[in-house]
Amino acid sequence: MLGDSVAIVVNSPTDTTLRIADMLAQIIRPSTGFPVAIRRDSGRSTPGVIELRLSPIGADVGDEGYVLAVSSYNVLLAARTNAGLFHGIQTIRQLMPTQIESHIGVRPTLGWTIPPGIITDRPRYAWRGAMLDVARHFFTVNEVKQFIDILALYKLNTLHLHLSDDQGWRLEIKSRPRLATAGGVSAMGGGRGGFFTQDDYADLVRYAAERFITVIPEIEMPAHSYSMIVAYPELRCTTPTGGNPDATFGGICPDSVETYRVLDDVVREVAALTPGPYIHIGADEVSNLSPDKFARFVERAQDIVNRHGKRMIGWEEIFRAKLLPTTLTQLWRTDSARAALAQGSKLILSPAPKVYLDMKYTAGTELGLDWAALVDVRTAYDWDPATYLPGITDADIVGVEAPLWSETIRNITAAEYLAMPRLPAIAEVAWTPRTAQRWEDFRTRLAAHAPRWRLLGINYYASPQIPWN
Ligand code: TNX
Repeated sequence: MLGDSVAIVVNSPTDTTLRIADMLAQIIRPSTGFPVAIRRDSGRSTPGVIELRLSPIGADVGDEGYVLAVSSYNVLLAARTNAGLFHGIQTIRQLMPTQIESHIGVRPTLGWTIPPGIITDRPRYAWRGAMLDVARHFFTVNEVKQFIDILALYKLNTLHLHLSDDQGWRLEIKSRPRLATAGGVSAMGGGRGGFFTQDDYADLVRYAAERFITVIPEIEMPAHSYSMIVAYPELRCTTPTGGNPDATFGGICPDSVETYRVLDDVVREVAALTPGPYIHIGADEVSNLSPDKFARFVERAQDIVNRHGKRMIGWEEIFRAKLLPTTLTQLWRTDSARAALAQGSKLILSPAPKVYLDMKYTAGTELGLDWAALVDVRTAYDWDPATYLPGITDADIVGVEAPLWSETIRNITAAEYLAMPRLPAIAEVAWTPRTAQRWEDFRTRLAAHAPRWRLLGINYYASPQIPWN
């Protein structure tokens, strides 16, 4: 039971650990009204406190896990890393009464209790991600931060931002200003355009990093790149490029020297702004380019990304190129990922019929698409990455990522409607060992989260598959 003298005690305080303690205090203060002091370790254990301990604990919790011990005496959260402490705090939050999420003072009937017990927890996969398409429709910095907050609640650690597509370019590039100023004004169906200044982007990267989330920027090439041609028309092919000899390739031209100059400028600036190790180059759905031209293009893009100190990621079509073993391949259609594996590339699993957050839940869902499948909550939950594809095992997979494409959504409320509650389902697929996953158990646990989302102002789809209470 937390009382009004509850404090957070931090042992071996680093700035980061103190910041995590502060984040926990900020969750507890508004609803409880308790002052929640943060104290450095006094060396002796104190009753009635929450202790955050950063230390090489005995339990095998990896780089992101934690041990949480709750007794009537105190709460002890221990981890080897600050990321582990941060994830542990999300668990403390979930164990406290729902009203802890209230922005105004409340008094739960049974008091501010946390059920006693010991939890040893660590993630199954190192890559647990979601993607937000800010290109088809633009999302503001505040909206993206709201999306990041949801990722953090469910211990996801990767935010992939789809920063460019035919309908819009969303990041300021100082050496090529027209990309944003001309390529960024449009959106799907004539909606509001917009772009992130480099300061905006840095703000998002920082906000995500404070929540132990790595940002993966994606710049789409060579198809899905009409916004680049709007900005710099000279990037368009004027003569047929192979594949279909009658057709001119509609994306940025792989035969033009200027294409690689622009890409070099873009990748240099994106790399300098991005602390994470990856840059995603898209490369999906290319038609009217011969397989050979496409392969050469991807290899040159891979060189550029590497030259600027980053590792490349591409959608699974990149298997046609000669890939470096450091390159990651993102599976979405399932038919070509094995060819990438054969080259030593590891996989991010985003199979559309399971984890595409832009698929409709049912035929009647007003938002979303249905080309891959209808994906209700159970479909998103009830699958195993390690057995999803014959011949692909856990050792081939870095993890799971759920993309949210934005053809049909214009704001964060609509994005939340499609993400919730499928994103927590996929988060559990990526975090929890398969042997501990049970749909019947999950659906009841999930139901208890809806009152928290309502307090947090998070929109969701009330799927009839879940026994909401
Ligand atoms: C396919 S997934 C695409 C996207 C669309 C999405 C809509 C992928 C690599 N390409 O361009 O937005 O389907 O579901």
